[in-house]
Amino acid sequence: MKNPTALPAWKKLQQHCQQAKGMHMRDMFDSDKDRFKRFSVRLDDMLVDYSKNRITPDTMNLLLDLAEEADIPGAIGDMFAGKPINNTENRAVLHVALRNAAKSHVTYDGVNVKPAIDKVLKQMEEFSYKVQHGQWRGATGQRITDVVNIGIGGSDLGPRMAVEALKHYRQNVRVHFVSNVDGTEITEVIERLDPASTLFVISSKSWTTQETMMNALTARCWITDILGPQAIEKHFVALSTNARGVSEFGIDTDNMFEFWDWAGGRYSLWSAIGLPIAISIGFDNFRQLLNGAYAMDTHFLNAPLSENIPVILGLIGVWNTNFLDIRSHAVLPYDQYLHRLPAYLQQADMESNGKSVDRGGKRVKYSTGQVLFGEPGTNGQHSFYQLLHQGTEIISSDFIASAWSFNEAGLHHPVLLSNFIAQPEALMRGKTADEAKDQGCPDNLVPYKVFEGNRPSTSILFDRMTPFNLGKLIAMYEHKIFVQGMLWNINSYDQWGVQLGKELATVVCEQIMSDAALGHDSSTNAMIEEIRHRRA
Ligand code: G6Q
Repeated sequence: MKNPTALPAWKKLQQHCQQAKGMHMRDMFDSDKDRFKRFSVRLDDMLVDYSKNRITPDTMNLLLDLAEEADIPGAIGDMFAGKPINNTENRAVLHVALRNAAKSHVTYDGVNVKPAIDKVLKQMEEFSYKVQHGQWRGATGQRITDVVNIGIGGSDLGPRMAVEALKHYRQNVRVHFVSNVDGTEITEVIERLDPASTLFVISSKSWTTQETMMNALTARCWITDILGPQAIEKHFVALSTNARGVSEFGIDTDNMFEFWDWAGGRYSLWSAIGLPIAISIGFDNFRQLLNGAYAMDTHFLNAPLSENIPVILGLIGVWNTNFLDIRSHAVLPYDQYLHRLPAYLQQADMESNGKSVDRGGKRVKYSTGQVLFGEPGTNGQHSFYQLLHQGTEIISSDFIASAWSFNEAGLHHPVLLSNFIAQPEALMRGKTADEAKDQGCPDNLVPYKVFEGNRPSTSILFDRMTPFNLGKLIAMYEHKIFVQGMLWNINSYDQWGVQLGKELATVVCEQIMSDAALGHDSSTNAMIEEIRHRRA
């Protein structure tokens, strides 16, 4: 991989950008009646309309040249072939193997990992069935009514988002999530539950994560204090790569669901980490989620670059970031069930591409990952959309909706959809001073009523947010992130930036609980002293 700024297409894009910057999308639409057709792409019932981005046919051609010059097809091939593209940890990135039902052979380090994947999927299928149908019972013989997933980061955000997104498909059992080391979260969750009918799923790839271990110990005390130590067997299962740690915790490794180093935390919901999803919606629906992701994988692997959804979105992301200097991106699902999608994508995107050192160990001299945030529409409209429409900062956005709701209630869904359509139109078109005046705006208020427009957005529409479509949507974002990471020549699969704070917290924790001398800066020392004093 190369420094992208040295590629000929990058240089041409810089020149092209000088003209493109002055163009308004309102004029682009007015002068090209085929713009939607030109800049939209479909995959089954998924429609991706990227025509409301600040692109011309020349922009797209140059961006596609950039993809060729950066050898994105080669990079895609390397990922699917299991090459160690996570170069700082010398690991392959094989989450795509987890959802490939068609393939019987996926080699990693000379070993075919497919039989192990299939074995764990089978184990998940049987276990989720037993829990859902009252065949797996608590220590007192009671049926399991509530499952609590304890995990954090990649061992929480994906399953939590998917369980919420597919709540319509929920069967028999309620699934809860605890991630924060803040004792409030576990206290509030278990307060409402009966230990005799509660099953804890402890999700930790490493089995060393402080937050998860602490919450798991609290859960273990809650169960054993009431039901006795022998109850662990029926009330705890583990999702981990660390059999020894699981067994030392007291969970029989027969009740452990394995996964592997090559499934990165934030890409692991397709693995054993997806067990809470399978328990919530049933294994057949979980399989549909995998199949949807596989459909996107197949498209990503085979579609020409110019029709390849993740490639197009990744290229537009780079265009926005590096050429139009758009530093933030909003994810705006017009679907209440997708309310955790922005939180999930914050990790997927920002932990993957929030990097400033390239794959060769050199500091990059260009921008990488954008700041990502979002809220379901229409709530966001009554909150931060003011800045989207009229702020000094230009922000790109993704609007996501389905034509049909699972809860069609009178006019609710048409009204929701009208906002899904109108907001991108307003962001693109804006309102001129003349238009404001024509609408009777008094002269002194005209400046406030002008909308510059020209704010880029992409709209993604499905028929319904089924498990299959959710799989497609998530895989689309995973691959978009991959494309951007490859174009930026960074490793999207490590996360060294989360370590320093953790290291310092270990030291501070001991200091908060003792009188030890402090050797930090004056602010940190003073804050520790304050806490000591207030908690004395
Ligand atoms: C994700 C990261 C990180 C990880 C958590 C939990 O890609 O690696 O978010 O998932 O730190 O780690 P464990 O699963 O090991 O507890």
